[in-house]
Parts: sequence; structure tokens; C-alpha cells
Amino acid sequence: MKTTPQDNGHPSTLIVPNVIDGQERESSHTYASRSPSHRDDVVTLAPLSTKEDVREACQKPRAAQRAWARTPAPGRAQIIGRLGQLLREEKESLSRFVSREMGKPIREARGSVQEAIDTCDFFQSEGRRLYGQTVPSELPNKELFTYRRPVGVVGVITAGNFPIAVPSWKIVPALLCGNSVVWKPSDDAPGVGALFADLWYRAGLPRGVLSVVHGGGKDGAGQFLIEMTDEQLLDKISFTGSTEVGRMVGEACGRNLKRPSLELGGKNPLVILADADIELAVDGALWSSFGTAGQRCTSCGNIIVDRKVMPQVRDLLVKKASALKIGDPLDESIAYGPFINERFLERWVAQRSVGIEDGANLLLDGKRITPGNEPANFAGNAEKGLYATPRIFDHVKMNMRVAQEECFGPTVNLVEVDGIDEAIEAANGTQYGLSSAIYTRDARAMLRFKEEITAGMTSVNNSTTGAEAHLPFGGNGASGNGTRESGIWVIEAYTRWQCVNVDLAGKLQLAQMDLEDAAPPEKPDWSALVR
Ligand code: UN1
Repeated sequence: MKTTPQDNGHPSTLIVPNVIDGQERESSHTYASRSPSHRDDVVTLAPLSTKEDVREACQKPRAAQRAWARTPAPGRAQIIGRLGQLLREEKESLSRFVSREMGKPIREARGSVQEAIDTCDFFQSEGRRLYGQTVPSELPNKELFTYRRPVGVVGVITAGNFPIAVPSWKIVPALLCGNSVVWKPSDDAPGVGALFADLWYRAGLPRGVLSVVHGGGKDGAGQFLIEMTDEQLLDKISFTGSTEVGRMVGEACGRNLKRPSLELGGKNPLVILADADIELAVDGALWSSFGTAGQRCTSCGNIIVDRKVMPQVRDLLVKKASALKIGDPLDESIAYGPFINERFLERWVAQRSVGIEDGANLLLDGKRITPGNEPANFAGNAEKGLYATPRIFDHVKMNMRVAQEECFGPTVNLVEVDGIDEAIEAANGTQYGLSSAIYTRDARAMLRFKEEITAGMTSVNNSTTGAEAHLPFGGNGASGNGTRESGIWVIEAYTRWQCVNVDLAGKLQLAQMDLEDAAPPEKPDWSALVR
């Protein structure tokens, strides 16, 4: 890695290599990752990997993986512990770099680095467990065991909105379990990816075990990595991103009989029942919808409100959303920063007419912030940054596209319902099933919601976002294939069970056939006990 100063007042540009077969590989073809808050700030120059680069990155780690798998798991976990320590030491500079490269507000960037630290803390000790079982045999002098074995070489493809936390959810357990990893970081945050990989090597990870290939998704390193499944060079892909690409990963893995981990989109519902603490619920809805400028897979898409409290919720939400401070991600006081990239901004701009065509009412008309039309509480550079004010639709029906389609940006819908039955039906009324929330004081409504919601994650009186690093993260339906990340559950995704039987009888024993049946007991006559 190298740096080169810029003459425009911004910090230096980071020049990052691919890491293939344990070696840094520079490339003649590079692309620039620019800060979304200052498009003239070239944060990183990263390689545009060719298919040949990606193929080589997938071919080489076999031998390294076998050696790594022979390293005792507590030893592997020690490196994860050291990584956690390094992340702690670098937390502030890394967080500031995350904000600079992908625009997350600094408070949230710190939280996302902390999420990676928490993941290291958890898996450092998991290396001393990775339990198998001892199982009784049906035959004498015979023992049965189960062991967790690594899957092999794992391709990891991650998104730009959580460029360090989500990669850590995948790479930490994958390596802990004795796999090697070929990682394609998001092209929105290649610099964060390179700094994270560098911390792994500094922590003592053998370089050949974690390869990094940079580039775009479609027709780029991401697509090439998926294609390596067909060349039998990968044993698994772990992917976080859109449902559309998730399907492609699933298809490639399916036809090669591999099990992918897929964490995909969401259109997450937040229900407010009539008895809820309205102030609390609106604060939760506001954060769920506009935190990270709505660019979390767990962001709220539909606020589902009982008609009795709809007027109150509507007024408070509009009041609070209009007062949100938008601006430079390094400003500690902002509520949200810029879009991560132009593509997300354009999709969000287009969503406005989708809602209007559907017949939804534009309650708060979110607009791109440009020079001359900055809102009063704006604290960024409108000319150079990708900013927008919040958009709220109301009179939204669940069959409208605007209620069904995920839109990564500051936009949310108000959906009116009558009572808990309609609320649950609306909350389950999309193809997705990632996260969900309900605000109520009624214990029976909480119970019903927990039991009947089809999402993988549910909050009661809290927002749709903010999963903790030791709970299973993941969704159902179009939100994923049922695999989970984090905590003990993710171990299933990166290991295969092996069972072993050890026969000490000294003679051939046949299961199911050589069993000595005990003599059947005599059947007593109970007829004298009853009338
Ligand atoms: C994502 O947006 O891909 O629960 C992950 C949350 C975060 C993770 C989101 N801890 O919102």
C-alpha cells in the first residue's frame, strides 16, 4: 500500500494492491473511489481485477488453506484476538476513514468498527470451543464422534454500506473455522477493505489465507468471483448485497452443489399500535428510516400505523424529519450524511415518481440538496456531496410498488391499518423478511407479533436496525436463503460436519443387524384395576 498527496486540500489518496497468493499485486488498470461528501476527494485508487487475476486468487489458496486448517483452532483464534486489539488501537482513524470513503456519519462509523471488534471478541473465545459431540453407539466397544471441518476456499463479496462490520461477520468466522478466503470488497470502499486486510496481516494471519481482489460487481471482480464456482475453484460464496445478485450467487452455488450464505435486501416494517408510546415510536421510526440515510439492509421501508394514532404519528414524524440535520459525515452533530454513490442517489430520485404514479401522497417531498436550495439545518458541501432531504409518502397501500420495492435512501412510507391483525398482515406483506419492529405496551400483541411475523429479526419497542454482533443476523424470503451470520449460528455456515466411528470390538459388528434384542416383557393384566 502506498499513499500520494492531493493538491486540493483533501487528505492523501491511498493506493491499494490486490493480494494474491500472499503477495501484493499492483495493476495497470485502476479506478478511483471518491468521497461521497466531496466528489473531488480521491480517497483510494484500486485495481480493476481481470478474470485471470480472480482465477489465480482462487487457485492459489488451496495449499495455504490446508496448512491453516492444521493450525489448532485456539491458535487461529489468537490471531483474531490480536486483530480485535489492533482494531481497538486504530478505531478512531479507521472510523474517520470509513466516513471519508463511504459517507457514514462518524458516530455510526465508530459503531461499525466496534461491531467488528465485538465480532473478534466473540470468536476469539469460540476458537476454544468449536465443539463436536461424543455420541453413544448402539453396539458395544464402539465410539461415535462428530467434528466440525472447514468447507475449504470461501469467496466473500460485501457491500459498501458496512464496509468493515459485515466483512468481519464473514471473514472472522470463516478463518476461525480453518477456511481460506478470497475477498472482493465493495468498489464503494476499497480503501477500507485494504486497511482491514492489512490489519489481519499485522495480526499475524498468513498472507496466503486471505486474498483480496478489487473491482466492480457486474462484468468485474464480483462477477468473476461468482464464475469461479463453475470452475470448481470455490467451495462456498458468502454474499451481502441485492436480492438480484444474491439469486445469481445462489444459482451458481446450487448447480455446483455448494451452500452459499446470502444476506440480501429488505423492506422492513415498523408497526405502531394505538397503545404505543408515540414519542418513542416516532423516534424509532425516524432512526430506522433515515439513519445511515436509509442505506442499511435493515432500514425501515414501511411504517405501519393504527388509524387511531395515525394523525399524531404523521404530524410528529413530519415535524421531526424536517428538522433532521443533514451534512458532512465527520460533523458529530448530523443525523445523516450523503448517499454512498450516484447510483443510489439516482434510484432514490426515480422512486419519487414511482410513488406518485402508484397514487401515494407525497407528504414530505425529499429533494437532492444542491447549491442554492440548502435547507436551514444543512451542514455539508452541496456542490460536491451527494445529499438529499427526507422523503415520506402516506396513503400507501401494500400492493403499491413503493411499498414493495427496496430503495436504498432516505425515504419511508406510512401505511394505515386497523388493529393488530391488519398490522401483521401488512408487515408480512412483502417478498422480504429481514428485520421488523413493533411499538406497543400490550404484552399479548407483542407475543402475537413475535409468533406471526415472518422476518428473521424482530424488535419490540426498538428500531428495525442495530443488530448486536452475537445474535443471529439474517432473513427469510427474498432477504436470504436462511443462513445466519454472527454468534454461534454462523459456525454452521463455515463448517461441515464429519462423523467418525471407532470400533474396538476386534470383530466385525454390523449396525442395525448385530443387536441383541432383550426378551419381550410379560404383559400384566390390568383389567382388575378398572371398571
Ligand atoms: C447491513 O445493512 O447490511 O443491524 C447490515 C444493523 C447493523 C447491520 C446492518 N448492525 O442495522
